[in-house]
Amino acid sequence: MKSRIIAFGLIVMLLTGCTDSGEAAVTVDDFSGVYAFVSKSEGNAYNDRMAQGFQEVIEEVGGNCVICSPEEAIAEAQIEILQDLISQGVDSIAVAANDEDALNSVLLEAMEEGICVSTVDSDVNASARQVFVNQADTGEVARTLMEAVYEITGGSGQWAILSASSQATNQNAWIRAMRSVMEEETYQDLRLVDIVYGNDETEASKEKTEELLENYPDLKVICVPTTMGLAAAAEVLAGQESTDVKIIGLGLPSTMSTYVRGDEAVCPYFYLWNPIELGRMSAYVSLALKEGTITGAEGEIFGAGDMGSFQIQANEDEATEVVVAPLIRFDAENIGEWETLF
Ligand code: RAM
Repeated sequence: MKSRIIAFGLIVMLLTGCTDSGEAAVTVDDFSGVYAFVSKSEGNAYNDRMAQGFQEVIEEVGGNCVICSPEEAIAEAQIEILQDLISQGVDSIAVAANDEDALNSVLLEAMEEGICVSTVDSDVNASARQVFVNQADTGEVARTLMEAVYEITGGSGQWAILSASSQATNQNAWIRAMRSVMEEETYQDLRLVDIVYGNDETEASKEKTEELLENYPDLKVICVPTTMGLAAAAEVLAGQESTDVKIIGLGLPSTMSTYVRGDEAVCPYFYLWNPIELGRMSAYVSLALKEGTITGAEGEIFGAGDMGSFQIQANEDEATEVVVAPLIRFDAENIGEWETLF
C-alpha cells in the first residue's frame, strides 16, 4: 500500500536515512525531538485540521514534526507508515487508529524501541499505547446524537447510521454507546434499520446514502458520526427533488453551512469539537510523554499551553485518556462564526 509522508525540517534527513534514533539526544525541557502524527487518511479536511494543530504546537516549542497520511483509511496502510517511523527512530508517535486491534503489534514494537506512543481521535487497545487523546466523552457523544435522532424523528420511526469504516475504533465506540442509550424507555419507538459504511470517502458515502433512501422509503433520519459522511449525505439529500429525510451527526462547519440554513435545511443542526485544538492537545501529550512529565497513567497532570492543565482519567474500561472538550452544537444561528475556522 502506497503511503504519503509529508516531511518537515529534520525529517527530510530521517527519510533519506541521514540520521538515526541514537542521535536524538533529548533532555528534560529540550523539545528538539521528532514528533510524528499519523492520521486516518488523506483527503479529509478534519484530519488536516488536526494535523495543523499538532504541527503548530510542536514547531512553537522547536520540535520537529512529521505528518503522515495513508491514501485510504485502512489499518494496513497505517502499519506500513508506523514501521517506517520506527525504523527512522522518531521520538514520538501519535496515531488516529483505523482499527482497534490491527495496529497493536507495531505500536508495541514502537514502545519497545523507546518511542512514546499515544492515540488521538480513534484509539487502539489500551496496552498498545500510553494514553488516548479523546476529543469528547464517548457517552456524551452517543447521548447527544440519540437525543437529536429523537427530536428530529419526533420520537418514533425508522432511522439509520452512515458511519466511516467498519473497523474505526471511534465510530464503533460511538455506535456501541448509542445502542446502549437506545435501550432506555424513551427510545423504544425508534427503529434503527441499518448501519452502512462510507469509509470516510465522499463517493462511497454518497452511494450508501442513496442506497438507504432507496431501501427504506419510510426512513426519517440518517445519523452520520463522520465529517466526510455528513457532508456527502447532505449533498445527496439537497439534490433530491423532494424528501423528508433529515441528517444529523458530526460535521465540519466549513462543509455544512449551506445545508443548515433555511426552512428546508436537510441538516437542522450538527455537532463537533474543534479539530485544531484536538491536534494541539495531541502535541502537548506527545511532548509531555517525551519530557517524562506523564507516562499515561491515571491521575497524572500536565500543562497544555494556553489550553490549560489537564488530568489523565481512566474510562469505564480502565483505559486511560485525556478528554479534550465538550461538543459544540452548530446551527443556522451560529455557523457563521465557525465556518471559516474549520
Ligand atoms: C471523520 C473521521 C474522524 C471522526 C470525525 C468526526 O472525519 O471519521 O475519525 O472523529 O469524522
